[in-house]
Amino acid sequence: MKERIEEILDYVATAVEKINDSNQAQALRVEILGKNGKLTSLFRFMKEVPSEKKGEVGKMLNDAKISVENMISAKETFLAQAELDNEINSVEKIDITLPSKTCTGSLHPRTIIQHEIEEVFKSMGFVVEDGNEVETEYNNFTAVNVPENHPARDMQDTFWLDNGQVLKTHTSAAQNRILKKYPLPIRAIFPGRCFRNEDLDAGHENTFFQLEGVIVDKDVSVGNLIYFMKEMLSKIFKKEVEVRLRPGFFPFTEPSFEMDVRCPFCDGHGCSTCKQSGWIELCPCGMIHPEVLRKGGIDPELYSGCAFGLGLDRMTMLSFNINDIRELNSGNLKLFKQFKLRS
Ligand code: FA5
Repeated sequence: MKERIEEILDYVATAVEKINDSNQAQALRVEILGKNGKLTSLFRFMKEVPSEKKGEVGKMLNDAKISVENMISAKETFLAQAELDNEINSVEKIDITLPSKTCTGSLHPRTIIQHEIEEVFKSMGFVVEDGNEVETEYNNFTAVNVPENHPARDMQDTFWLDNGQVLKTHTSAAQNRILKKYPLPIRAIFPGRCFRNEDLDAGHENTFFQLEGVIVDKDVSVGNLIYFMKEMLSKIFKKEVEVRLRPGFFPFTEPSFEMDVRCPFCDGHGCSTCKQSGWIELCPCGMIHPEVLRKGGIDPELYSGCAFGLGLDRMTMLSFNINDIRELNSGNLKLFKQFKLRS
């Protein structure tokens, strides 16, 4: 009996090697373990085995049955995996990183301009920061030198939340956090969405975007401010630009200015964009007030800084010749599809 079992096991080991598919595996299983299979038939001789040997022979037969099943199933698993690999390799390869052919979105014109400005400032060593949209009253006002009950708070009609926080009225709300976050010297820009309770017209929205910048170092002057702004504007308008400063007022800068750019569309000769004045009012700015530096943990005796708060919607409208700011929040695809990335 033992020899016969070993013969069958050898036979199965050789036959399994030659199996090429699941049908052949099943046929071998039937041949050995089926109702009239080679191994199954041996079980019939059990009744002739003397009772003291029955246990030993029964175990041999059962072990052999398990070995046969294991050899066949191992081959089936191997064949199934090979079949799957084959299928995967034969399927057309899809590059999921390729842009879609049917659904091509485009960037909002304001995003295009924001990215362009960010690239220019990054090339001049600025980091790009993000600001919160919901801000503390402290960051939005107090930290930038607008104390409670100061009339300057009325300059920005604010949306207040029930918990006493505000929808930030200007990107300057991030100044304090940034002054504290970075080691000196600091060069940072921070674009962001702002909110004010405004009467809407072609130039005013209740939800609009600014792009703010701060430079803090030893001996920073208005000259630095003019240099960086001229560099940025020349790159965006793709020509050398001239700027001028007029006196302004902001509680967080001293002195404060309004920066105008000589109209890049008519070179200052007068056109509808500059309302025949030759200048376009572009960007409030100034030297950071010593109190703002102090609240940011910076000693104003050692360091000075300048800041600007560019209206990003205004820059977008100028760059793409859009004459109503409300278009920018309209979701008007017919309008937006006209704008492409500029090289
Ligand atoms: C400020 O918000 C200051 N925080 C800017 C600043 C920063 C000054 C750093 C000095 C130093 P102002 O309220 O003027 O300033 O707004 C700045 C720009 O945001 C404006 O020139 C304008 O382009 C844009 N802006 C302001 N209010 C609106 C509005 N309701 N809709 C669209 N754009 C607006």
